[in-house]
Amino acid sequence: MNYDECAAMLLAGGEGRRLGVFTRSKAKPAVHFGGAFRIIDFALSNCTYSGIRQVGVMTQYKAASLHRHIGAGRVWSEHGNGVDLLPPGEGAYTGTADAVRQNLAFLDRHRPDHVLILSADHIYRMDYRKMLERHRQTGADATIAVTPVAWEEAHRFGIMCTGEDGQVTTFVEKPARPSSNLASMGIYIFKRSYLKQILESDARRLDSSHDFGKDVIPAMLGQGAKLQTYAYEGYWRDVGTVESLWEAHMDLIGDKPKFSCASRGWSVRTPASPSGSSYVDPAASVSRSLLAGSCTIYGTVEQSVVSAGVIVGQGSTLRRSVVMPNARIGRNVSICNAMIGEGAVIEDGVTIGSVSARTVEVVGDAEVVRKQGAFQPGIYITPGAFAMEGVSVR
Ligand code: ADQ
Repeated sequence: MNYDECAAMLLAGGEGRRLGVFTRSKAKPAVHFGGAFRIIDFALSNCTYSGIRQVGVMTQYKAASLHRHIGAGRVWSEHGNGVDLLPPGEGAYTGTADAVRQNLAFLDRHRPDHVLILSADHIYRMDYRKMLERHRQTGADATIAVTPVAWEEAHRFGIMCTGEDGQVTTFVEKPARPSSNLASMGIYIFKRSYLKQILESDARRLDSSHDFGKDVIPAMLGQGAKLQTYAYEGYWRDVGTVESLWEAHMDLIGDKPKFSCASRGWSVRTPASPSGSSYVDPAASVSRSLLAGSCTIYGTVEQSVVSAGVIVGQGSTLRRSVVMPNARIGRNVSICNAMIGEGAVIEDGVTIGSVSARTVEVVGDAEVVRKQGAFQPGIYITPGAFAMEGVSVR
């Protein structure tokens, strides 16, 4: 790729309400993933490996920890350009399209021919050069990356139908009754000149919420724009809900992991954080799990992802679970099919989740879970309840 032909703009400012208990103090793209990473590392690493030098990140909601994490962005910069942080100036970004429109100056400064627009909250590995190649070959005004999703999930996505040539014929954002399962991945490449024109026209519309999926794409189709698809084949997950975040973690472990964060020539990059060695006691057992640095394990850990600084006490078992950094799990605790937030404390003797439960239990960041009746007041997550929206707190 000619290095300055394409610039990337990452959307990282959404509130991420469906991940609620993990986004009380940080934006969704800053949520920890895979023991050693944050969600935004995946899109930024893809930019690095795709040779994109100009990268802007539009931040807004609870952006401080995201800003600290990205810093100057050197770890993703092969060519010393770093990453530009683009919070709103005065006011706010009212929608995804508005965020890009308010940063047209970033594009004017770099003057790329094409603009890659990405969500910062997806887990995948993608070479954007292939998508750019297709976009150039078809001469489209815009190209949208697509993948089939499970029919029961289709209502969470922008869903489209295409003609034989892969051109989009219909598009509905989050349809109640989807007519296809071909989903938008929220990854777009626009000709820069066309992007500017369509965003300025969207900004003048009083009935618009200034969102790509809800407003801009339907308006483009209404005006007869040439919108092409790029069929992505490979692992991709939108981790916008607690369940999908837990499932994406389970995809990292097991006999045949569906996805790996470390792959030759394409390992996910993240800024170095202070991390010591982990201690695994002779009485402990760890199997089919990912263990980050500075953990202390006295109990049993199976098919789980354990982040830095976590302590698992004597006699405790952790199964098919995810533990975010610095959580402390006491003695004789049983945790199964669960996600434990950053800095949470699970006191001795607590049971969270069960092998037979078909739901994911959640303990939010910094929450303290005590054995029922032992101390009061305490927070106890009822086994079997789907936490986050359905969490039972007594
Ligand atoms: P959603 O994932 O529902 O659908 P949304 O969560 O609104 O879209 O945002 C996508 C990205 O933009 C996220 O990374 C979010 O943080 C960021 N964002 C949201 N509002 C923002 C704002 N005001 N300022 C800056 N950043 C903001 C989208 C598409 C669907 C598609 C799915 C695929 O709309 O068509 O199917 O992504 O996941």
